[in-house]
Amino acid sequence: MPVAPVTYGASERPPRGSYEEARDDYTCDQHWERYTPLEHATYARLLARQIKQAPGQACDEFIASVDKLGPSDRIPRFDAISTALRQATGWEVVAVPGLIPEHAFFSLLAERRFPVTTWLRLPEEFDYIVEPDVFHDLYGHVPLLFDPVFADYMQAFGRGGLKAHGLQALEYLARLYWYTVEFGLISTPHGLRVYGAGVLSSVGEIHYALTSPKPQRLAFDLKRVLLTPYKIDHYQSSYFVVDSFDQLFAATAPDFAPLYAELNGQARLPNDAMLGGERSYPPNISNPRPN
Ligand code: HBI
Ligand code: FE
Repeated sequence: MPVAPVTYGASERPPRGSYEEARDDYTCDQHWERYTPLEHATYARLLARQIKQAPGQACDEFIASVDKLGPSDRIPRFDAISTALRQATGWEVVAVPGLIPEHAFFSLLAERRFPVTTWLRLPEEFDYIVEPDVFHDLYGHVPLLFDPVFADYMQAFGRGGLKAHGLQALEYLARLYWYTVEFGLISTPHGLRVYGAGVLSSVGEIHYALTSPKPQRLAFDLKRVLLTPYKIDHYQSSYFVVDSFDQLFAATAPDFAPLYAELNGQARLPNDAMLGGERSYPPNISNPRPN
């Protein structure tokens, strides 16, 4: 007897991270009507807290676009954001149930479709979640997709990921994603600023990444990044600093296949020590802590 697919009513939803409602490309519907008042309130509190930290710490390109996420008192509708985003850089936001396999993820980026998780953390997870939720994905990642150069970088990353898939080089690309898209810093005439989504959406790491004397802040160097492992559930010991998104795009535009061949078999590099000749950017003079 075939089992009828499970369907959920307007007010119910599948358990967090279940993929029953996902399509073959791992996208699903956002089901905005399912969010509860508590979820809207939790999102609004997260946004109010993080946005306070943006001035003087988030990069200008982020600050210029964060308001395009829409109203700040509720979880935004993805299709409303997509309408604005398509006009700006041809990207759109698509809903996914959570983390999706690398190939599916790269395929969406290559089509200028950014996957945003539909579920939101619980109030008791307010300060930290292990997996990306709708707040991390929307607040951390989407504003920079309004920047034309960064938008092109993200699509190039997706295309590169599809090529890397065949070359068993995903570990290298995961490091590039981690040290730029998730934890990247950018140097400006007013000091260092954050563009990485994992830092922008973290209550404590944005200040730590910019002002703590503990981590090293290395000039972005593609080979160094590709050979440097990262930490999953701690503040980073290393951050990489670009001078501009143009530099990031230019560094990653060429075909990586020869690079993978060159790096293959090379030892990993330390994320908690500098190599000969490396210099670390000094931390910002302590930014005014948000009140
Ligand atoms: N899936 N939904 C989602 N979001 C991500 O950021 C994500 C993913 N799958 C894989 C992945 N990131 C990383 O492995 C990237 O390095 C590719
Ligand atoms: Fe992320």
